[in-house]
Amino acid sequence: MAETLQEIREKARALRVEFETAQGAATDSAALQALRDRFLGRKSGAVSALLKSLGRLAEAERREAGQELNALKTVIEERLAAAEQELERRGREEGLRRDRLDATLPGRRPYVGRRHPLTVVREELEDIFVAMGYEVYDGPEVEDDYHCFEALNMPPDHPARDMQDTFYLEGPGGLLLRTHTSSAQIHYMLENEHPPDVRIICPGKVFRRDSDVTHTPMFQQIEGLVVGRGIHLGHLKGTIEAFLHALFGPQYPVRFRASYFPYTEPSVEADLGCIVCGGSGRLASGPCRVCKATGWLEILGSGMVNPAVFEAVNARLGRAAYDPEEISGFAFGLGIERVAMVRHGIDDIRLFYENDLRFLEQFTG
Ligand code: 2NL
Repeated sequence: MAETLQEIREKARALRVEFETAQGAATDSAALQALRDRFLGRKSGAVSALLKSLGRLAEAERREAGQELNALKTVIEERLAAAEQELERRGREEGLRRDRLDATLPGRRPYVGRRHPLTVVREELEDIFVAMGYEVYDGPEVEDDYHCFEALNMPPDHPARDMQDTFYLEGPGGLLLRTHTSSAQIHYMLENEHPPDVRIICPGKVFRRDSDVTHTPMFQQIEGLVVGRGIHLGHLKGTIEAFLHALFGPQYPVRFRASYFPYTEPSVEADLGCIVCGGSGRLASGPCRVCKATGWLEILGSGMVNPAVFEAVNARLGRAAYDPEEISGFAFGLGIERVAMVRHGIDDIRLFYENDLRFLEQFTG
């Protein structure tokens, strides 16, 4: 225990040297805190202990020794604070060095998503018909027998109604997955009794028990329906031709062939001159695979609405809202996958639904 001014001065000098040595070895903030405790700590700090021994000195000496010890205390505090700041600065610098941007590195390319190729085709078809004044109308995918078959002049023994061809839901109500979007058009006519002025397209998913390179159990369709006074086959042909020319280009010929659907009479299928071989059926490499060497692509089915369809709607409504004596209409339907396959020269429909990015990334969405 220091007893005299002389001893206290020597002790203070020794402490200063001791502090400077120890500070040189303190390289992190925990070590700095330990130093602070060791020299300035209230209870066991070395400088604090010396300050306590001042009481034994005479008044004049005590003041002198006190100033000396307080000066030492201040020096230690300042050194510790400076060391603390230096540590912080170095930490910041280190961090900056670690995170520094190397502008010469190649950038990380963000993954950019895109629309599915079938979405692209569907939206294009919608745009063409919307531009012609059509409304886009959605219907349910789960239907009943009336909307899917009965209203469309498909009698109970029609093969499409067979369990082999249609997905029936379990449980009561005889519900099923729609096999075409015609059922949505039936909904529209029942819900919008304002003939003669129907002009809609119904895009959507449809379901059939079928699976091979050109059939998937779920596929997508667009159907169109126009009803009004004096609508005739010329309107159908003009509309379909304008539509196909808008979709593929006006340079391709369009031809109509007689066909059969229970819900249209007469029925016609529309073909487009093959966009791959130019209608010749041949390529330098051999016969054209896309049109199977026929020079024509079958694109859609259509016809004048069978009056039996209007009668079925009227029967359900309980009034002759769609009187076949007053109004007539045409309808058409086409597969969205078929259009995409023809356009891109794809021969396996399943590729659209396997979600393999190596396939999907090849399209501009
Ligand atoms: C095809 C043929 C077609 C219709 C769909 C239709 C709808 C109503 C009334 C009459 Cl509400 N017809 N739709 C008509 C003809 C053909 O689709 O080959 N689709 C892929």
